[in-house]
This record gives sequence, structure tokens and C-alpha cells, in this order.
Amino acid sequence: MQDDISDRLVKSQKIVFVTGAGISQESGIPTFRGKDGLWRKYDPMKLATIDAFYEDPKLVWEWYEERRSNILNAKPNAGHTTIAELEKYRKVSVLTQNIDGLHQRAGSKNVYELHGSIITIKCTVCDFKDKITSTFSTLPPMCKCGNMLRPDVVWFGEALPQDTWESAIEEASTCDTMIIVGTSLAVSPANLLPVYAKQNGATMIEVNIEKTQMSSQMDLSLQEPAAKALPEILGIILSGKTG
Ligand code: BV8
Ligand code: ZN
Repeated sequence: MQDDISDRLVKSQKIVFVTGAGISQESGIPTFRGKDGLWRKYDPMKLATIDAFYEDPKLVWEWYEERRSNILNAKPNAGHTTIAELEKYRKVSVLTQNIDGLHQRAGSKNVYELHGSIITIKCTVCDFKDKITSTFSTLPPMCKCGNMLRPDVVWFGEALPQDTWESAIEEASTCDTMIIVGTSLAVSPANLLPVYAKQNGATMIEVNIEKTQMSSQMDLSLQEPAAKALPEILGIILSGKTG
């Protein structure tokens, strides 16, 4: 790694991670747009939109139940655990597009779920919200108020949770280092977060097995899997070695 980037990592105070499906790929959770990605098999506009849900709530629920059981059987990988470990040495925030909860299960405390969570459920009408602790006997599950329950995730065409989005912008705008891990940066507005960090003069590091549309704007773009690259970055920070 170039000396000046190592220096900046050693001197960093506040590191913000923007993560996507790629960081959970090594935990056995399929990504969306990769060669074996979810959107290869399913049409996102037929499953991850509010219209799709009202058109066929059972189908959408079956898809989320299938994903949720896969996610609950998955384990955080070295990418997740390294980010959690880093909290002992730096101010760290995790702005994740993932709904799998693996950052929290790895021990990360400061996690912002931009696209919601697959283990939280909410009513389509009243303000009922709860963690999902078991499977449902019938799909779609119904609320006590008589209306359908839905996964508490952000579908295409839906706004991100207002307070989470505002906090994410604040975090991205006030970090000295942003590390973008395992995201194609194809989805807005999450893909604007690196722009806020860059505008604030942050050191921009990308970890992705492929190039992305923002790779050329990074100070460092590592084409390596997250579970390999993130422990290497932690090693540099802990070495305390400046160039
Ligand atoms: C909104 C649901 C407005 C939860 C998801 C036309 C042009 C531009 C934009 C739009 C447009 N039409 C519509 C839009 C807006 C739209 C959008 O961005 N569409 C895109 C697809 C063009 N965005 C929205 O609709 C958002 N809402 O804009 O609202 C609004 C405002 C006010 C009021 C009302 C409305 C909502 C976006 C959220 C949608 N929900 N999912 C779920 O079921 O999961 S999106 C889905 O994609 C996931 O949430 C995921 O988080 C997200 C991003 O995907 P990635 O995480 O990046 O995953 P991907 O597979 O793409 O990439 C994985 C990467 O990892 C790859 O680069 C790969 O190389 C790498 N990788 C793989 N293995 C590894 C690895 N890297 C490292 N290590 C490895 N081992
Ligand atoms: Zn209700």
C-alpha cells in the first residue's frame, strides 16, 4: 500500500464505512448484481417495490422469508469482525445498505441501516413495528389492526428512513477517512455518501473485487475480497507505522 495512504490511515481519527452486499458475500449471502446475484434470478421490480408487494404479497413475503432463513444461518466474516474490532482504536460508523444485521452480530455498535432490516417487521397501516423472532404460519402475516404486515426494508421508489439518512450524511461529511466495501454504488441515494466524504477532504478507500463507477475517484481502490483486505487495513492502522 502506498506510504502516504498508510500514513493517513495511521493518523486517522474518524473512519466511516459504506458497505453493500459484497461484504456479506463471504458469509454465503448472495449479492444483487454479481454473476450469481439475486437480480439474475429475480426481477427486482417484481419483488423489491411497493407495487410488487401489493400485487402479490405472498410471493414477496416468501422471497424475504427464504432470504431471512439464509441470513439467520449465516455468520459474520472477517470483514465484519475487523470493522467491529476497529471500534476499539478509532471512532467508527458503519453506513450499510445491507439488511442482514451481520455488522451488529459481529459487534459493531454504530450501524446505520440505510435500507432497513430483514429481521424487523412493520404494519402497512398503523405504527406497529417489531423484531421478527419466528417464522410465520401464514403469509402475509396480519397485524392486530387487521392490515398486512411487511418487511421493514426500503423498496425501490421508497424514501430512506429520514433520521437515518440525515445521520448518514452527517457521518459521511465529518470523517477523515471513508472505506467503501462491497458495493456497486448502483443505488441512490446511498451512492451519494462517498461524494459528501470526498467534498469534506476525506481519504477515500474502496475495497471491491471489481472496479466500480467511483474507483477512479478513490485515493486507493483495492481489488480484493473484503475478508482479506480489511484485516490488512487494520494491521496497518495497528502497526502505527508512519512512512
Ligand atoms: C429513492 C431492498 C426516492 C432491500 C434495495 C433511474 C436512475 C437512477 C436512479 C433511479 C432510477 N430509477 C429509480 C431510481 C432510484 C432507485 C435506484 O437507485 N435505482 C437504481 C437500481 C438505478 N433508488 C431508490 O428507489 C431508493 N429510493 O430513491 O426514493 C424518494 C424520495 C422521497 C420520497 C419518496 C421516494 C431506494 C433504494 C433502496 C432499494 N432497496 N433493496 C432488500 O431487499 O435488500 S436495493 C438493493 O441494492 C439492496 O438494498 C442493496 O443494498 C442495494 C445496493 O446493492 P449493493 O449492496 O451495492 O450490492 P450489488 O450486488 O449491487 O454489488 C455488490 C458489490 O460487491 C459488487 O460491486 C461486487 O463486485 C462486490 N463484491 C462481491 N463479492 C465481494 C465484493 N466486494 C468485496 N468482497 C467480496 N467478497
Ligand atoms: Zn397495524
